[in-house]
Amino acid sequence: MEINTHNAEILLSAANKSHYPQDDIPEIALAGRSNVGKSSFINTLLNRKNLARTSGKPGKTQLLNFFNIDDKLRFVDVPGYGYAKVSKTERAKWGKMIEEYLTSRENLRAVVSLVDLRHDPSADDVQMYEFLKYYEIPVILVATKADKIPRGKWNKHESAIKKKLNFDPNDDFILFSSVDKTGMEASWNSILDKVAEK
Ligand SMILES: Nc1nc2c(ncn2[C@@H]2O[C@H](COP(=O)(O)OP(=O)(O)OP(=O)(O)O)[C@@H](O)[C@H]2O)c(=O)[nH]1
Ligand SMILES: [Mg+2]
Repeated sequence: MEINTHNAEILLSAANKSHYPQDDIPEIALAGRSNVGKSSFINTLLNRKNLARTSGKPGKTQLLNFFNIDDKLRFVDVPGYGYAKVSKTERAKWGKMIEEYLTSRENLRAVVSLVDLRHDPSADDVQMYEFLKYYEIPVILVATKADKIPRGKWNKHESAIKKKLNFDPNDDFILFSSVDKTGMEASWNSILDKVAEK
């Protein structure tokens, strides 16, 4: 598939099913804890500075944000989990919204599940990965902020993450940095593979 990534825009923000776009365009969702680098990942892949808003303020994105890419593909930026200052009610609302999207969206081709290369995956990270495996949703595991770890230690961190997640060797694992664009091509290849698979 030929995609003109210059032709990208935010399409809409949705809180529930009734607001999702209604067509057959394939979607790739981005999931990960707050601050892991989901919005930065989108910006990097689209060569844009701030299309998907990034901030130091975690827990800001409270809706599913749909990005139209050349009318051929959509990225769906999912609000981050694991932000401590969110109330129980908010958390429950979040859970319902994500679950509704992930388990019922026919357009969904894969979830890019992001974890921080520097740290062992959190309990929430493990739960997200298990959830995706349970529902047989194709996963692309992206370990972000690789620029913050010396290359010589990448392997060690990758192994620790895989072990903690009980990682399925059939899934793609990509080391990524939005600072130096490590893994950008691998990410695009993996995404386009998933889109082509169905
Ligand atoms: N060094 C480094 N910093 C990064 C990288 N990716 C993201 N960041 C920084 O991490 C912070 C959070 O990035 P975001 O992309 O906003 O994270 P997010 O996952 O979208 O966060 P929420 O929307 O709150 O869930 C920002 O200050 C980014 O500049 C990376 O690959 N390397
Ligand atoms: Mg974000």
